[in-house]
Amino acid sequence: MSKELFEKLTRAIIEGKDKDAISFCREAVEKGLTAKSVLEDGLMPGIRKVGELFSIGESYLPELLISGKAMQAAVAELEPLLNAGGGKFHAGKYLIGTVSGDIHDIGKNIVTMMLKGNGWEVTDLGVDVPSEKICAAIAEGDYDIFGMSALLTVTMPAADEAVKAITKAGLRDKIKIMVGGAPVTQEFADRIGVDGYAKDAFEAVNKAFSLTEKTRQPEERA
Ligand code: B1M
Repeated sequence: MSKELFEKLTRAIIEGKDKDAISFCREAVEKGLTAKSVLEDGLMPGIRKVGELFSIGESYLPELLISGKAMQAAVAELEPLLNAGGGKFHAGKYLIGTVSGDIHDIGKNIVTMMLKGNGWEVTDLGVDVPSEKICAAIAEGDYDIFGMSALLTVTMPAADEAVKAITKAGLRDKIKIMVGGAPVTQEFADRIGVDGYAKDAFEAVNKAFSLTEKTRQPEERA
């Protein structure tokens, strides 16, 4: 049953049908499927396929855009599940943004929802965030962690530049830094000298807790 529903979701994303994506997501939630399974087994295979078709020239920017919109609509439908567990628990303060030159934000938004669902107070700087804006936010706020998202190989160097700018501004000891996004690896994270890397939003939440040595156990998390 759920396999069929996941396939419908995947197809809705590939075909960029946002209304279908929303209604299948709603159906999945009503059936009691978890946000994790809807994301990983329904939505992600669809958006990955769209990326593959784009990279081999079998689809173009408009398709990328409408599938991205369908993905955003579906994720919005899952938001109540993704950020359900926050309650009164205050895990810490998290600053997040997509690196300079990059406007991809669906993954960042999922990470944000998951963090909020696990008690983090999140400030989202948005997309295409210049280093100066990051440094100003870190200087003014009392954040525990700054997390960067990068989706393009050409914008990965912007993550490195942000770390260098934070260090140059004398702010590196003030904050832990994390990085993630489809082309990012642990090796890249090590190379640019950040404290943590996560391959997906679920891992990002666990990493945030471990970086700040918070005690909330994984089974208690959303
Ligand atoms: Co773009 N795009 N795109 N795109 N796009 C990719 C990334 C691409 C891989 C497609 C491809 O060619 N196969 C390719 C990059 C190739 C490369 O550099 N290696 C690409 C390209 C080339 C481009 C343009 C240059 C196209 C053009 O203009 N010719 C252009 C660039 C614009 C720019 O940023 N300057 C562009 C534009 C766009 C749209 C605007 C049309 C749209 C984005 C809409 C939006 O975000 N609001 C779009 C889309 C939708 C994609 C794909 C198809 C899907 C991205 C996505 O949302 N994935 C993508 C193909 C792909 O990724 N396979 C592609 C779903 C999302 C949930 O996953 O973001 O990976 P992801 O997030 C995951 C993890 O990575 C992780 O957790 C998330 C959830 O589990 N994660 C973190 C993310 N951030 C994290 C932070 C953390 C921890 C974990 O800690 C802080």
